[in-house]
Amino acid sequence: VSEPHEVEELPLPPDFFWGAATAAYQIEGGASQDGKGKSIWDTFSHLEPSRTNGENGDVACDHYNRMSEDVDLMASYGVDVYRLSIAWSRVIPLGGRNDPVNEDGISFYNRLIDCLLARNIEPIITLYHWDAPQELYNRYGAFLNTAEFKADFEQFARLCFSRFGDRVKKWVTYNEPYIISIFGHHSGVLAPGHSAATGHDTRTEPWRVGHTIVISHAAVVKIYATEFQPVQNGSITIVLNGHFYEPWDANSEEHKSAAQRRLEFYIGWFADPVFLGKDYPSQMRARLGPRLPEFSTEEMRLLRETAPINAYYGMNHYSTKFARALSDPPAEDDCTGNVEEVATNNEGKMLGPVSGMSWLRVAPDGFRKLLNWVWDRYHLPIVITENGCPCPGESQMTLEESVNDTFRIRYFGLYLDAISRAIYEDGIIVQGYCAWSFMDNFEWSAGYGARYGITHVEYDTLVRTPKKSAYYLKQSFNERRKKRD
Ligand code: GBH
Repeated sequence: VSEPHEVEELPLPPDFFWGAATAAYQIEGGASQDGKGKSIWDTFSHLEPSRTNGENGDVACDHYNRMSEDVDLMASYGVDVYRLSIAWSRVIPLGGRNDPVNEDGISFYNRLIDCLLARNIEPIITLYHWDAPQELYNRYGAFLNTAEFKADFEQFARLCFSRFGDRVKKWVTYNEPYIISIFGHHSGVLAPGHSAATGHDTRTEPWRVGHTIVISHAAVVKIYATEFQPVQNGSITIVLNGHFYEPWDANSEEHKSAAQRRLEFYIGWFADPVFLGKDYPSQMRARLGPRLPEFSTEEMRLLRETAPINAYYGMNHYSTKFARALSDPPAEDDCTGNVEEVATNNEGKMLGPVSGMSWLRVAPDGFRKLLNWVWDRYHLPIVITENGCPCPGESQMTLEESVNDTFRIRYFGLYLDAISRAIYEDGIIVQGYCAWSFMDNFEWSAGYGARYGITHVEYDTLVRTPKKSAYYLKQSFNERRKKRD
């Protein structure tokens, strides 16, 4: 555990690509415009009492109506790629495989894709960034019914590949299955908000949801590989998030294995089946017992068959925490392998400076260690699909203060240096980087207070103003990529 260094502007490969990321519900608005159906986030953000700081994504950044202005702005930052997601309920309002397609929704994404390509920006498109059509929960519990959900997700994916795949070459099935499973169906902090308090079975729901995600991901990979890839020549993968975990006591085997176990419960849960075509990690089997679904012979065959098709490991990463083994018996709905996440270690030390979010500390060494952990276990090229932070106090700042975002610039600089070290000192293949986020947006349960953008958004007027970090990234990538060949 060491303090952050100074930014060194270390080199990156000349063909390293960079860009910025967003997600549909967080920026689009137009919640019921042009035939869009309701997603679980439309429902969740309108619950009383509010679970989203009294705010919702009805208007958000109004990107739905300001799309070409936004693409012009990102072009001015010099991005190579733009990572976005498709709102399922915009293209199939009810979501099901036999439900009507909304051509106005299709047309919005067609215009967006064309707009990007006209400015030489390559789209990376995520099919699912948390906004399931509400109707799929009403009908059969969505992710809680593997067979039904898989069939509906396959049809949605087919629609996207067939309508957009002539121009879109980089596909992602799911964003952050851990968050969908645990935050959606255990703590209930995110939609659909299932928790013990709402009477849901938190012993089993998260693992059933995770199982559906793994299987439907593999099924869609197979569909892409057999029906589309031969003609369209694109790639497909999944995006996983995860903190790095340092042991709470660096000299104790118990806490060292707790840190390893925490990584397996967070990342191995999805990455072992998806990228290795293997069962869930053995620690999960041992500790969760019958709570964890089994893979059928047929499902295992699908996983083994599709594992090598995934093009790279899509990594969303923000920060590092300490992992502390608990000595009490685990809760009956334990989901961590009986490991507690803490901000302070046994010597009272904290990891790096805190950002505008209490859980997000600047810890670039942990990032480099996570890159090594993922590389050693999965042997796959890595793309950083999200990384960023809000500045301390940014939620209360004036426009002038927010755009002068030196804390964010330093965070980016240190995390990019960590990538350089991983590439040139550790021999890891990292191919690209997306900053989270292209613009300030609806930060889920935190509402509009948490500003992650490299572009400031004034929510009253919807005026966009570049922050200094946008120009820092432009210049830094240009210089870093010239330092080696
Ligand atoms: C990503 O999620 C999302 O993909 C993106 O939409 C979001 O806007 C962005 O990050 C910023 O948050 O219990 O200590 O982990 C990251 C996953 C889940 C990380 C909730 C923070 C809460 C604190 N996030 N988590 S903690």
